[in-house]
Amino acid sequence: MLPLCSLPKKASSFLHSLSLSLSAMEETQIASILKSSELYPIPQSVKLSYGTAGFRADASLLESTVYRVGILSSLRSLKLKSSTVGLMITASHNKVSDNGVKVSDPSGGMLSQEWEPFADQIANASSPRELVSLIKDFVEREEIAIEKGGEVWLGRDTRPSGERLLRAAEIGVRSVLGSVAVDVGVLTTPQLHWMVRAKNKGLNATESDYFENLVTSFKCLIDLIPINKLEISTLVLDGANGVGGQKMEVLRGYLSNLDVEIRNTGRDGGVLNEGVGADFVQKEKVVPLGFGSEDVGMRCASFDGDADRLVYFYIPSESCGDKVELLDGDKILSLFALFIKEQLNIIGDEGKQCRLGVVQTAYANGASTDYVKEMGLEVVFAKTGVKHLHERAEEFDVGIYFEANGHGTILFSESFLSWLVGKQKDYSEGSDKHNAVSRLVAVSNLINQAVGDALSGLLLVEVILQHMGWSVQKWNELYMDLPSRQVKVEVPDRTAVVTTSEETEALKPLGIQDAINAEIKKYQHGRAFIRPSGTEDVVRVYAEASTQEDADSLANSVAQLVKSFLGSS
Ligand code: NG1
Ligand code: ZN
Repeated sequence: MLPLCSLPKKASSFLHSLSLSLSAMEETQIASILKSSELYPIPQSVKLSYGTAGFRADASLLESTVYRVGILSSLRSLKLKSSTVGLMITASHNKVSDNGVKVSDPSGGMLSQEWEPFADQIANASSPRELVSLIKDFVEREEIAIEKGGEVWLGRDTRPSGERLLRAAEIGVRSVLGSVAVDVGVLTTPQLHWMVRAKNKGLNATESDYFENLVTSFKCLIDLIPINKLEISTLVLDGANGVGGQKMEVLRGYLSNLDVEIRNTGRDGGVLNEGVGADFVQKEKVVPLGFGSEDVGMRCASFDGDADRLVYFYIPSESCGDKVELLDGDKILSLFALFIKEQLNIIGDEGKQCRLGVVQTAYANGASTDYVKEMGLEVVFAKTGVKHLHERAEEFDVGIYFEANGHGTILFSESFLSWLVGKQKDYSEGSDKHNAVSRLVAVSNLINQAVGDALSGLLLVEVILQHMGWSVQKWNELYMDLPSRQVKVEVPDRTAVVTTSEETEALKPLGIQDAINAEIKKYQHGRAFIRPSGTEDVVRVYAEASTQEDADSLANSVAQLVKSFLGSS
């Protein structure tokens, strides 16, 4: 607790006037925030927004933001009856000099969107006084009782700036008097979300519990493979020089029936996300560094920097240069959908009553959408950003969501899970129906129910391929991707682009959508849209067409339109 007298005179008189007019927050609490916020002045000319996945910026600009998100996390914990909240320091697939911060709600999901405006306000508050005043108003409005003390678990990825930022987060958390900050170390983003969820459910919630859960459910699925038709071949993993490869090294020590060679662990001089990782492979469709002609035909996978994205690829024998055959989030989703549908079919009429649905975004390849629809599944579209997909997937008994970039998971509703567990008792052990039900229960344990998780996603892909007796090439044949291209355009102000809620039409700048439509018309099976990124200072362009050449050309002409309407920076 900070004694009032330790404050500078000016601050102390401000404090006095503030506490006279507003009574919900104690003077000592106000003093605590005023004092600690003096340590983290906001850099000039920075305007931050919570965006698609928390705050992201050059790491040198972020201390004040992380400190403030620490305060917000304590308040979030207090608001939710002192449940544990998570705070993750990562900038995912962005460059190593960037960093970021995002909050995990006690459910393990993303911070409630209702709190995002408050996050934006406090991150941009220009002075300690403004910060305190915003917090005070918010605490009153939300009726948050500070005296109880919150709990925040802090995780970070391997970025060099992570440790310094974590210290700022700790000070932020503790400046809400009575709140506790627990440093849970270097983790993948999905590990932290999983641990927070488990903790609040009263389950074992350490990192070893996370690994144990993966190992047990993976083994269960392996044991349920009818006849193992496939020789286990080596999977070659690109760890993006980040935390995921390092965690996979630990995990593989506990697993049998999986042979993984891990490259780009970050220990061999490679730079995080530079020419490596899921984002690079998915966007560029070329091999990551450390892979080459010696890997032709091998089953390969890439994680992103914080291991919440997973894509697969192989180098075809006829590959010219460094091109890969990509199996993106859409293809992973299709494989998962197929496997789950197969289990429901085995269960029979009762299984067919399960509402199995798929959630995608506008970036999903049109061919994948057709494929899952032909399977008889319901498909819904959500805005970019996993928080939006997750919400929609919760509407189903089993909801599978994936972004094309490889972020996704499978959600099982509580009621469907208890139905499955009941059926496990009804059906005789060893029967086909019993096995199918047991597989679904094991999938629900293996796959991260909080957020997309590259480690658990990889294990599920691997076990399904073994179950089917499929090679990566065979899996790729589920459907043929429509050629597509994504490009990003740097503009002076990306917020000048405003889209419809489905993000497929631009409402602003006026006239740009008509111009885009005119371009689309020139191509067979043409589809294109633009939207401002929520994580980078760019406008993204997506284009699909019947040939790769056409998709590239459509993307380029739309990019030109963006430049001419918005100017290039
Ligand atoms: P933005 O920068 O808003 O497009 C990107 C991804 C999202 C999501 C977030 C969080 C694309 C096109 N966009 O968002 O899907 O994964 O990053 O990391 O891949
Ligand atoms: Zn990520």
